[in-house]
Amino acid sequence: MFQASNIGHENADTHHADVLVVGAGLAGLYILYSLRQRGLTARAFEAASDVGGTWYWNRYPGARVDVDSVQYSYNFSDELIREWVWTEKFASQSELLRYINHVADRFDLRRDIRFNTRVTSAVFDENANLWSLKTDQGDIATGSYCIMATGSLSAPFKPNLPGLESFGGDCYQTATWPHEEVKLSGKRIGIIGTGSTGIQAIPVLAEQAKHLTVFQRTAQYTTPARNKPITVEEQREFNSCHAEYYNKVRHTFSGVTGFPIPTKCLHEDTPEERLAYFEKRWKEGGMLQSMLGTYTDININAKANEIVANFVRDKIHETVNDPEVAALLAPSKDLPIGSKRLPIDTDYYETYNRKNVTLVDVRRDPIEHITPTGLKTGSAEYNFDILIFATGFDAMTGALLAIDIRTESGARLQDLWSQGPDSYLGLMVAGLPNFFIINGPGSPSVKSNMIITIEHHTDWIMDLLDYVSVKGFDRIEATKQAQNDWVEHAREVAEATLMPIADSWYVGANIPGKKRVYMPYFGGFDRYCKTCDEIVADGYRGFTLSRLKKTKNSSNFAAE
Ligand code: NA7
Repeated sequence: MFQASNIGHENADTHHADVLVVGAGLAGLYILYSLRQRGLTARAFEAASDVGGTWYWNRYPGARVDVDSVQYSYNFSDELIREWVWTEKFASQSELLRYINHVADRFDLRRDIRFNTRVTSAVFDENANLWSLKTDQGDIATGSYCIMATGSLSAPFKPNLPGLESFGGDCYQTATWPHEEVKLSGKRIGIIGTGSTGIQAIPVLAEQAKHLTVFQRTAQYTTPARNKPITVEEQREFNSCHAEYYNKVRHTFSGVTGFPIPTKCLHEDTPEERLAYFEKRWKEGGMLQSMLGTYTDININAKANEIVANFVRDKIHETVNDPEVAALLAPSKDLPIGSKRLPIDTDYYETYNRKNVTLVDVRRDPIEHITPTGLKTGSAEYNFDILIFATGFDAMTGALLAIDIRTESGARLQDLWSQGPDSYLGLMVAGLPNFFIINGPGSPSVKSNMIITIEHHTDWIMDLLDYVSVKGFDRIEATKQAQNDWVEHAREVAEATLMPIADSWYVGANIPGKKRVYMPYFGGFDRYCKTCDEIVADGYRGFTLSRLKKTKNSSNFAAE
């Protein structure tokens, strides 16, 4: 099927498959597996040289998952569950990448993936009922359906600081960290950014650097991970109840289990009771939910939220020796805890007690420009050998909008999303038939255990493809009305909480010019699954399923 055809691209391919897939991270791999199970042909394109997505790219020191490894695992294969052994409660990037490679090998998934190939456009031909992808390698691929598995945090953002090109040292971005070892020991290192990434990297960098200067714009809350090794026996025990776990996890708010579900509001406990409870949870550590899940109203009641936030601020002051540094690290009163992603850390605040670490508040003293030897703020100059950007991502929409996605009749994703990323269930966009997004904006995605929601979305799409096949349909579209209703519902749900308040990547505030919209669905994974099930039970309510004439190119996927 492959032919070298495109002038100027010696290795260019043309290809036709039932389903085109963009991305070969956790989502792309599971889609390929699922399609193959159904006897459907697939072609996936991946910009990286290998599988892994997030865990391929984010190789920075300290990178690790913040959901328990045993729950951040695929659930589709009993053999895979039984044979893989995690070594840590929160697996490191390298262990995660080994796992993903193991999955790709075990299920022979690489043969459907074209690596080192970035998709540049995706165009739907309404008459032929076909998606056509073009790539930066000159490939052209057609398929009846197109599934975007491009990730939620996969378009790295680097601020456009004047003078950057003049820097004479080594400059790295955490999201594109080199594959070869970066020598950090004995170096003067500067790092910009104190989000989840900076908070993971800073303690590890500080251990190796001669001196580490941290440039913080917004002080973040973080709580202890308390990472630890896990034994084979512990994992065996978890696996022995896997069916029960999987059933349970699909009825949870965020696709994770193993912590007490809050049953009362904060003010139902006395100050002494809740302090004792916070202390217990702080000591246990782990799970994003450890502090946010203490009481039912932390995410919705500003006063309750402030009490948890104050507990964390007190911890910062207890931990950090220098009161001025502690004050800089303590998040401001107008930042509800959890409204920016709440990371879990290993010795983050403790790191600021080291003599080789300096914290610079660049909100008070903004970065003016990068110099050949470092960086200049309004009032001081800093010199480094290495400068690191931990400045985040154009989250949730960046990777999708980087591709020219449109129909031949003129609907363009860039236009459809000019006022925010409207979608039906975060799965489909009205106006783009046969086009699916895994963990798209409007779905629980980044507010959940990503692997669980990846599996849910993929299974849901596969069931839909089975359904249309049986019914003899070959075109699937979300209706504008269903999309509008969903967007409105998602907006209402978010606005009833404290979540949209912060200038976070959840609302796109980190990207200059990005329309401010709270992008993830914050109604809970359990509620989301129930809605998806009801929509199916109602004969795919909100979707128009139809049949177009069969073309010579189309697969025999739709039933005759
Ligand atoms: P985040 O959470 O977006 O953090 C980026 C950090 O970079 C944050 O502290 C930003 O400050 C800072 N930043 C961005 N631009 C600048 C400039 N121009 N000057 C100074 N500081 C800047 O990204 P992460 O990679 O840490 O985490 C993203 C997600 O990946 C994470 O939530 C997990 O889900 C995995 P700000 O807060 O905007 O003031």
